[in-house]
Amino acid sequence: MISLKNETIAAIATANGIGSIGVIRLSGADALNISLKLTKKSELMPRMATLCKIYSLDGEFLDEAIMIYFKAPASFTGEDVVEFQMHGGYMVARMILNELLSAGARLARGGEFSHRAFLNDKMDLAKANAIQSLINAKSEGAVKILARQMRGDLSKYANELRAELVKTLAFVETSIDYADDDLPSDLMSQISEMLSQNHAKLERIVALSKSRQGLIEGFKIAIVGKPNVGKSSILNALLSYERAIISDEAGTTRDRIEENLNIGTHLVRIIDTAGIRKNAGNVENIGISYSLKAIEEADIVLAVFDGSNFKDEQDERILELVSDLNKKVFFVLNKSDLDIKFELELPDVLKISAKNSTELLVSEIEQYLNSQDSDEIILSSSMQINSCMDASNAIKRALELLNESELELFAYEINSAIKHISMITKPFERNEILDEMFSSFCLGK
Ligand SMILES: Nc1nc2c(ncn2[C@@H]2O[C@H](COP(=O)(O)OP(=O)(O)OP(=O)(O)O)[C@@H](O)[C@H]2O)c(=O)[nH]1
Ligand SMILES: [Mg+2]
Repeated sequence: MISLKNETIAAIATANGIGSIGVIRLSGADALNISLKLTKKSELMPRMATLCKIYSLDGEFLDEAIMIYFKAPASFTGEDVVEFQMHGGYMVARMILNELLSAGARLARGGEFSHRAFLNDKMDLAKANAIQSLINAKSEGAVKILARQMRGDLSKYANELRAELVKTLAFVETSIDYADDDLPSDLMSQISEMLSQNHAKLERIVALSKSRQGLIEGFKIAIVGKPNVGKSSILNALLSYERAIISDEAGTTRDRIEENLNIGTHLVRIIDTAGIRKNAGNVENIGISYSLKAIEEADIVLAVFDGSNFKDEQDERILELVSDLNKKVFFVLNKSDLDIKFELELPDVLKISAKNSTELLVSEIEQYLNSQDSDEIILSSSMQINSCMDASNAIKRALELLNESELELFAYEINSAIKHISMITKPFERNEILDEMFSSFCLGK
């Protein structure tokens, strides 16, 4: 009988479809025994690829597979793991999986292998999150960032910060408990300096991560402009197919249209919107409010103007709308295949013709996206961003309390900052860490 803790779990690890090989993963205390039953072998050498015949429990030959046994704790989950690499195709995998289940394994729940790896200290939350996101990554840029997280860069960042905070907490809690003259007199200013630096560090990573979130999720690009300037024509040209209806009637697009597109190594989500103008009809007004929302949501805005016409009040309104946006705006003068009448006294105006080519626009967007690539560590999920923001706020409050010599409240805030920052890697266990820190202080008391 397998105890609940040591339940052996099994799952098909490869995608559901036709491929040359299929992989089943088995993890838990009974993984080896179950595998031996199905292969009629007496042993499997750890970390050795072994070609085995696989039989059903009734003794019927099912397939040949390369088997690899990873002996605990040197495995993905930290438990005994056996991997079956069988011939591809869903039926073979299913039949073998069923035999594993009859032999005592249970079907793994989603993410259960990673969960066990986390519980066995094989990976922290940052790595688990990176693996999950890597599987779903849709652009080369995202893969690069997530690979760095998997390597442990973010964990190192969070752990170093956490270690400094724990040290601070230990110092201050000690100073609450012990006589002041046992501690260096400039300790408070040292702590204050260190906390200010960490606060700035957190503010920076949050700001950087927010502005670079598009590297992972795909940057959002909103195409805005007054009616009839050629917004939908630009969308269609970028997508290379007729996605949106185009006509010379103003107010053609009334609903917001969104499509994904790869530009260079990046994924972008492009949003075509209803032309913005005054005195539009009711339905169009709804569309216009969607456009304003699209500007708000977007990372990049394409402000489009009709180069073949003179600038009017509506164009002025668009210029006004995008003038103090805290995001990248491309000013696009469309219809440049016609005589240019539109005057736009701005640097970097992109003169294009959606009818002929959007190459210039694409290469400018690509250049901008490449410039956002960064070797710096960034947070890849909103949970990580929120944890850093919460930690940063707690440190800020702690700094104020330190100035007021409110040490107990200060300790409470630092504790809270540690808890938040720990959410990135591993939830904070106060006693365990404080014991460790205090033991290294050699206070002799
Ligand atoms: N000559 C020329 N005509 C263009 C160009 N781009 C778009 N047009 C024409 O301009 C008209 C309006 O194009 P749309 O793409 O529907 O414009 P829009 O901005 O999406 O318009 P609304 O959806 O009404 O806001 C159509 O007749 C297009 O064929 C261009 O580069 N050159
Ligand atoms: Mg349109």
